[in-house]
Amino acid sequence: MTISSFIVSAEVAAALAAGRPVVALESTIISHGLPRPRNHGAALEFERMLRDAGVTPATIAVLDGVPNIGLDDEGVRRIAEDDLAKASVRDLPLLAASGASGATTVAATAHLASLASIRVFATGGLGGVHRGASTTFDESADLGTLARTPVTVVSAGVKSVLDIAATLERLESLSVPVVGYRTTVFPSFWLTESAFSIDWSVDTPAEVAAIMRAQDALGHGQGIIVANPIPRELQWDPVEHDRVLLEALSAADVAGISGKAVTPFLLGYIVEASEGRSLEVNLDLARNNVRLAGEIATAWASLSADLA
Ligand code: PSU
Ligand code: MN
Repeated sequence: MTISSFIVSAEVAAALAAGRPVVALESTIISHGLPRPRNHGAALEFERMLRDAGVTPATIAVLDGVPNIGLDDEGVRRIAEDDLAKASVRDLPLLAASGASGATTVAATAHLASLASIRVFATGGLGGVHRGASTTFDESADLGTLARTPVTVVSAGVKSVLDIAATLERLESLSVPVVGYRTTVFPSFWLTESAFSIDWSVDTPAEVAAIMRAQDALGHGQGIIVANPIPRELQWDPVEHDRVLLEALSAADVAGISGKAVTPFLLGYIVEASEGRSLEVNLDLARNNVRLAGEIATAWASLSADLA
């Protein structure tokens, strides 16, 4: 008996076979990172933005045990409306064996994207090292996965709820390149900047494609993080940001939240405490990442065609 380990939608398979640009999109941001009902509209909007730019979207989730690379409208509805498990890489075999469904994190989405030979992926913010990780060991599997998964992830840095300095240190240890898009300051998700600088910056999608090509040629198997800051005029008010952030961290502490529940708890708390203002910023930065990922995938497709 042959069991197919994953399904690539006809639309995505056709685009890949023809060498047309494809961008992977994660489902945890939809199921656990954004509140209903805005999450459903956001999932559809990200897909539409890519199609309008001539890029094929591949939203990824596990449905009834099967990793799906590219969802139909019903699949998108399910990740937005059903109560799906949050699935990282280690959960994939368990979902598969039990026939359960799950929304994939950055780690699981990147892993599945690379199985399907998709090279570019847009998210909101990457997971990272949590504050207090020196005692809790809470470090997102996103980091370790990118150390062995050749996918370029466009993200607005990492959320300021994390330990940004430790996250950047870990990425250095794991040999994952971090490239600022038109900046040398690492962004902090809702804010254009953080206190941390990055060594490398590029100005065009073609430069990112060239880095991908060079990495392949050097035999590296890791991913690349493109840090794409939200434009300053769209960022969250830094004063409100700092206040709500401290509140959220102490609420998580008081409620005894740990493990994979931490990130969804903090995001939900912050949306409520900011009366939705952080949500608008979250959507804007995600759109900004989807747009750039589409441009990078397009540059990658044309570079690959030139070299073929
Ligand atoms: N950043 C967001 N929204 C999210 C996440 C990150 O703005 O929903 C999700 C991503 O799926 C990321 C995951 O991979 O949180 C990281 O969770 P953890 O810290 O439990 O690894
Ligand atoms: Mn964690």
